[in-house]
Amino acid sequence: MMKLYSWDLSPYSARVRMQIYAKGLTHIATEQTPFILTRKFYEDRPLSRIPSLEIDGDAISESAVIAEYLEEIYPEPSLLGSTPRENAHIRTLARIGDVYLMNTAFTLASQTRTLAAQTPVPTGIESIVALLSGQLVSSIRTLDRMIGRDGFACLGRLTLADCALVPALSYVQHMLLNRGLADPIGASANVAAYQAAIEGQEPAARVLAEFHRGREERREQISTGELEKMRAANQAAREAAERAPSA
Ligand SMILES: N[C@@H](CCC(=O)N[C@@H](CS)C(=O)NCC(=O)O)C(=O)O
Repeated sequence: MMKLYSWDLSPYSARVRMQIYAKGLTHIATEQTPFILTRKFYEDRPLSRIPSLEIDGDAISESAVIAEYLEEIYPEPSLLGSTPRENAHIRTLARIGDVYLMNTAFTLASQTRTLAAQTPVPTGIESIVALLSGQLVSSIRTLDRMIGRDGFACLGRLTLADCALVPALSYVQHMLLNRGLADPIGASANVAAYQAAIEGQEPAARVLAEFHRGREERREQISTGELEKMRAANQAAREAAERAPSA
């Protein structure tokens, strides 16, 4: 029995869901996990992150690791290439999504959250925001030189690179726009064309629709103040798990 712990709004989870949809792995449960996680969830998974792939009581963390694991155990239909060189290219593009887009965007999001929450604004935060948003613009330009021009990230078909890039681009774009920062994608014609075309692929359209649903839900949670309470509950459960003696 396999189950993916996943949130609609989590771009890392969306990457694995898009792969599951593209491969037609309908036996893997992908329904939305409640936002509040239990202390046991954190105790069982030292990395304490979503997504987590549950396999008969065991769990695999990290979206890239889950993606490679699924390709190994379900090689067909393949979202990898047919040569080591093709695989290296797919993994390079996926890594741009992971390291240069997602890591930077998550750090930027946490900084702007701090900015919004505090008065007076802590010194130095504005320059960190300028630095990280500049890095995002530069990474999108890099991607613009490498991305496929035929509606796919590479190889003219859906691969793990698309599964990593579709959620990463959508996350970066919405996160920056939400915070009143400029959208870096419009100025990069190849990335913009890729983004418009890949949305026509059913697995991509599905995760983007789930993002939309997640954003609506998040807006509601923010307006009712529920989000802060849920974040605090997760933090308390995580800290309790971290304090518990290791087995
Ligand atoms: N490097 C991890 C990052 C996963 C991650 O940060 N997930 C977020 C949701 S998108 C999360 O679990 N946040 C909850 C928390 O940090 O407590 C991956 O690729 O899976």
